Amino acid sequence: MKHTRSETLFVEAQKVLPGGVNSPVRAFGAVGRKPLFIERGEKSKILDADGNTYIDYVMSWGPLILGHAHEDVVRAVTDAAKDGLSFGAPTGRETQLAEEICFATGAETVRLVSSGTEAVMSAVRLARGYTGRDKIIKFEGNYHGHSDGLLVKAGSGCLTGASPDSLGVPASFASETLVASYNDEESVRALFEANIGKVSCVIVEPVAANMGVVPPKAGFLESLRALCDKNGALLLFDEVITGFRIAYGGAAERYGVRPDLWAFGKIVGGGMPLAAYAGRREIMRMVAPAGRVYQAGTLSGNPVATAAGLATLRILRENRENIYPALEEKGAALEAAYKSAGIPVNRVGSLLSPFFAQKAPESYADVLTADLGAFAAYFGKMLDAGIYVAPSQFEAMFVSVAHTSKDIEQTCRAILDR
Ligand code: HOZ
Repeated sequence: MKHTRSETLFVEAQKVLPGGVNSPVRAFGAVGRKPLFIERGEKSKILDADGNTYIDYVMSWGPLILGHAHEDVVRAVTDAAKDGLSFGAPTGRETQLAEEICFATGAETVRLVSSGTEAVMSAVRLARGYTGRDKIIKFEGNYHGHSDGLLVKAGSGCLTGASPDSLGVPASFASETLVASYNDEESVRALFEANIGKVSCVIVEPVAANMGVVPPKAGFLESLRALCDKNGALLLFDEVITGFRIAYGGAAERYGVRPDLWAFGKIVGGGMPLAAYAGRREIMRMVAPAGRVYQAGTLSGNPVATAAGLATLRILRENRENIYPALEEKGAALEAAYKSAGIPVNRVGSLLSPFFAQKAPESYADVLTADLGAFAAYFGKMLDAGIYVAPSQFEAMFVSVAHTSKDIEQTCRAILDR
């Protein structure tokens, strides 16, 4: 496949954008290649600037559970845009979207924001304001966006860049973040014991998906719930990736563990920049203007983004009996292909990662044993076969409603033939 036009666009981009991109992982640095520039997407496919078509498993890193340019979502967006792009004043659709979120997840009230980073950052502030405590516990390899206190032992692009901690984060901020080991209840217990009365919340990706996919061991999420209850801390699920994906009600539904607070992003915005934090009414009522935890945004509840999220969540609600079993089936077929090819794989529903390691990881330490050269070689072969997967071992594959059985078969063949 020729990528000359993408290469030219990348040269131009590097003159005016740091690293030529607006978010690090998409630069393809982890696989030693130049990024593809994308012209358009339709259903399960993307078309690059050189006219190559790929079956897409990045799906905008998760939002596009219905596929690219779903006609109902596009109609909702264009209709909303015709009525005005932004008001900075309330609209009825924001309430409707909040109702959809509450119905799906069991959250009681919701605040709409513009990105997953903002949702998590605000939810952590709320947990601190509610408990009157400053420290938080997070897990190594979990990624919660790029706010200062969460860029500590972070996954995703931080892991790809071999720098789990970012420059520019004051040591005093980072010292409020206590780091535990994912899937290791004892590491959390030890931090609580060493910091009695100081921990406001435990924040977790209930299924880790930013160090590749690593599912929670049986009982792990329940143990976090119990430790938070025992220590007067809040449990905060970062469901930016898992929300509305691994079940209609996300990880809370799939694993039967209810957090106090949630952060949502990606699917909740239907492909537009919209995210949310949500939780128990008693806690959420502390958010301004109802309470004294301040958070605001000119584009919060933006009417066009809200229309995309609302259209997406309505489709998921109305068709959930069919959508989630079908996603499960497609994910299982891909999982089986990786296993047949001798590649360990972790999967939860339509979220999966093959690992170029001895075994499917259960921890951050396991993840770090992956052979990144072998991953890069696999990535190149998949791209040559017309399959676009995330350009990093430490990201997930996203299967959508739009992936057809033909797409899945073609992908399975590429996995087996690589
Ligand atoms: N942080 C996302 C990956 N886990 C987005 C990466 C990107 O868009 O480049």
